[in-house]
Amino acid sequence: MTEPCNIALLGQKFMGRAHSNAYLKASRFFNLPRSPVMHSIVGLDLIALAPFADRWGWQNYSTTWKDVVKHPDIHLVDVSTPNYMHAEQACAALAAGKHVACEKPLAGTLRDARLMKNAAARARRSKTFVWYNYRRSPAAALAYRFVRAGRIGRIYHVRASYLQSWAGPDAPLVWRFQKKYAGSGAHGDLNSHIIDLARFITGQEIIEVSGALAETFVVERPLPGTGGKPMIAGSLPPKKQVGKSDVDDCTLFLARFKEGTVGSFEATRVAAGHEDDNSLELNGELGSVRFSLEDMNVLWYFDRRETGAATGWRKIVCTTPGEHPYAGAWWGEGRGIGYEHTYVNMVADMMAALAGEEPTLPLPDFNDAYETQRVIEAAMLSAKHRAAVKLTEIK
Ligand code: SOE
Repeated sequence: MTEPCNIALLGQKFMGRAHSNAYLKASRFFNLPRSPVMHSIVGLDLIALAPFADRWGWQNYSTTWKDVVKHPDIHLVDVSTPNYMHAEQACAALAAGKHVACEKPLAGTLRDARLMKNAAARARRSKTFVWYNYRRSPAAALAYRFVRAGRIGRIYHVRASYLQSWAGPDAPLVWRFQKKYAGSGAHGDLNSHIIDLARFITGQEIIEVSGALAETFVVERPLPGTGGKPMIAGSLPPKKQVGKSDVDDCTLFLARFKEGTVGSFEATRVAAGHEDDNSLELNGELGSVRFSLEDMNVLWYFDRRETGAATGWRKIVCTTPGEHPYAGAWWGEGRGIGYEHTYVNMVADMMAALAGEEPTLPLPDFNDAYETQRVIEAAMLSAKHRAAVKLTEIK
């Protein structure tokens, strides 16, 4: 039995489920140097909390995060709450000497993100992680290896878009549509992922952002639990009430990287027909790579040095154990993995890092995610002032 890592997970909703599943599965598929132990789940919805703990195998549940993050048995605090809570919870956990894994984006605001980065720097014995889990999807992981090995040579273009469609006019006014809770809309939620992926795969930093456009198409949304279908058959539908959405439904921007690469980024939640289309294409002097997370086991590779009539994009199914990152832990040749597995892969790497071992691929920590947050901020300023913003202006 390897050394246990007792986990407290803050958040019992969407990410609460994704992370619970990952902690549950990681040691079934990977030989881990530290064993995740599902010690405590923390949430505000007491009625749902006991069944949640029972379903996922959490040993304890609580509604008081301040006590749990200080509990002497806890080693790792996982902050999976809405963005506005990240700073207070992560800083408290770091002050209590815990390791922290925080959901993305690092925070809703640059100020909060800075507090977190500084708290992490002070907590010398704590490790921090940020759940930019798509780094660990099969195609992105192989793209990282190819690009870092020089297969596409000097990089000219980064073309990144994250297109979703779930936020039409009927989508209720959940926290993701409120600036005070989320910080921004599609931008912080989705551009954060593709900024992280672009920085990760290229190894380059963005030095200037320009041409940013942010738009809110749906300014009024139904309040949760109002409008729509009747809750009980035969009863009247609840009266529809609306509230204001004050975040972007889409944000687009252009970027210059330090090494001369140019990039375009687009995030939207209202691109009908695109469910979870997180796509990246890189074009370099020797070739190109591209992928979309809607087909996350496939990396497309173009080798510019090839000649002849059969020259073209090569489809690589990234499921070969020994060749492709993480493939050896799963089902083998040709059997793809999906959304949930990117979280499992990340737990495996976090356990390696906590045991002092090298993760399969580098993990984002608070410092790294702070750099992504600076780009998020630069694009927001570029959109607001209709101007180019240098990253040196964003501290
Ligand atoms: C919602 O847009 C969301 O769940 C994001 O918050 C996640 O980060 C992304 O992985 C999927 O879409």
